[in-house]
Formats: sequence, structure tokens, C-alpha cells
Amino acid sequence: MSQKRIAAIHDISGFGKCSLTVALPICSAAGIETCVIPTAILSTHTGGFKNFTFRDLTDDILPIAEHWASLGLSFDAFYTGYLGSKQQIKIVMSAIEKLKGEKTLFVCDPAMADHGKLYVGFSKGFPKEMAKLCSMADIIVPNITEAVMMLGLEYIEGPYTKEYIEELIVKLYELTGSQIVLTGVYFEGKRLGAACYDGEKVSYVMSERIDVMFHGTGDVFASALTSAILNGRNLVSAAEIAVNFTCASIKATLRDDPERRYGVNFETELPALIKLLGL
Ligand code: PXL
Repeated sequence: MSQKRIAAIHDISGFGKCSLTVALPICSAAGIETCVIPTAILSTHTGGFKNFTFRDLTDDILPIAEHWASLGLSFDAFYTGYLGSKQQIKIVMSAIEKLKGEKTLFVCDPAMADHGKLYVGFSKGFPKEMAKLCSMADIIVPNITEAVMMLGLEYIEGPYTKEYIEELIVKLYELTGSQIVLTGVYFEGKRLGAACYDGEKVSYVMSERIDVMFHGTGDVFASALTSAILNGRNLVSAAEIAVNFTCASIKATLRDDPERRYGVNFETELPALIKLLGL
């Protein structure tokens, strides 16, 4: 089997372990050639730091895609995450259109909100635009806040019920037509994880619930999920790997003196991920 090649389309937040500084090492460690289209360069992510710098690279996205197309490059998958503006979403859609082959998979993490709130800098209309990008994707990886925002529903705090989660999933599937891995799902009790939907059956992949919120865990999860899919796992098996890897990364962080904004120690868990992938 020849090496898989993907294009990861996210920002670079120089400090704070998220987006490309997470996607690139994780997907590369999983044996995948990981090309990047950086959409912006920030000094830190926007979650809890003041005065961060933001260099918008929107104008570079299409020329990069056009150059790649002129070289005849092909990709096994596209993997998108945080995108800085509605205009950038539209341009990323065109870039993917230019480069997508018949068999190219598209994994979209609509990274834009958490805990009932949009990230700093996004306007109310942003989720509607993100839903359009999700409609182009084969697999989407929203958290519950992102799911309800794309559906135009009110956010409610957990614990959730299976009926509620499955209602969200079915509505999201109707809206986007994509397979869904919904993260941050928890019911009464001490477990937290993801609900997967392939268009037919909802499956739950749960692990221990750790009551600390760290930045960038959504990106760690989606990068591990993408890596597992590209290594031939089905949706549920890939979600299992992503849940275990994310949980192990959080635990590794708790052994240090953690700052929530600084992200998680996924690096020390990469050898375990490689083992989970059977590489
Ligand atoms: O996916 C998280 C993320 C990525 N990139 C930037 C962010 C965030 C979350 O706040 O601000 C710039």
C-alpha cells in the first residue's frame, strides 16, 4: 500500500497546541504525508489569551491550491479545522473543489465554538456558513455546541439523554448528509465520549470522564480520528482510537502542572497512538 497523503487546512497558532501544531505531528506520526495550507498565523490561539497577533492568509489559499493542481498532485483526504472568517470558508470550499479527486475523503472539524459560546471574533452568522462546508464533507466532527449552532438550536448543558443526542445527530445528518462523530457526549455517570453515525446506526464510544477542560482537545481528537480512518479503520474503531488517545493526552497533562490554555501533552502519547494504529 502506498503512503497516504492528506492536506490539512487550519491556522497556525504559534503557542497553545491546537490546529496545525497538533494536526501535523499527529497525522505525520501516523505515517501519513501531511501537506498543509495554513489559513492564518497567530501568536497564540484565541481562547483565553489577550493581544494575540493574527496574520490572515486568505489570499494565499487559492494560489496554493492552483499551484498544487498545476503539479497534478492528488490527495487521499482533506482535513479542515479552525477557519478565520466566512469569506475564508468560501475560499476553502473552492480550493477543495479544485483538488478533490473522486476518491478523496473530506473530514471537516467545524472548530468554532465550545461550552455554548462561539470563539472570539466570530459573528452569529458563522455557523450557517460552516454548515455549508460540512455539507461538502464525508465526515464531520462537531462538539455539541457546534452541532446545535449549525442547527440553529439553543445550547443546553449536559448530562444529556440518548434521545436528545440521537435527535441532534439525525438533524445534523439531514442538514449535511455527512457521517457524524459528535464529541463531548455524556450521560448521567462518569463517562464521556463520542456518538458516531454512519447514516444507519448510532454507536457510542465512551471513556472515563475527566472534569477538566483543556484547550485544543477537539483538534487532538479530530487529528487522531483522521489518522485512524486513513489507516483503514472504520468510523467507530477510529473514534475509539481518538477517544483513547485524547483521554491519555489529558491524563499525561494532569501529571504536570497544567495551564488549561496551553493545551495537552499529546506528544508523550504518540508512541501509544502508533501502537493503537498497529504501525
Ligand atoms: O480549534 C481550536 C482553535 C484553533 N485555532 C484558533 C483558535 C482555536 C480555539 O479557540 O482560537 C486560532
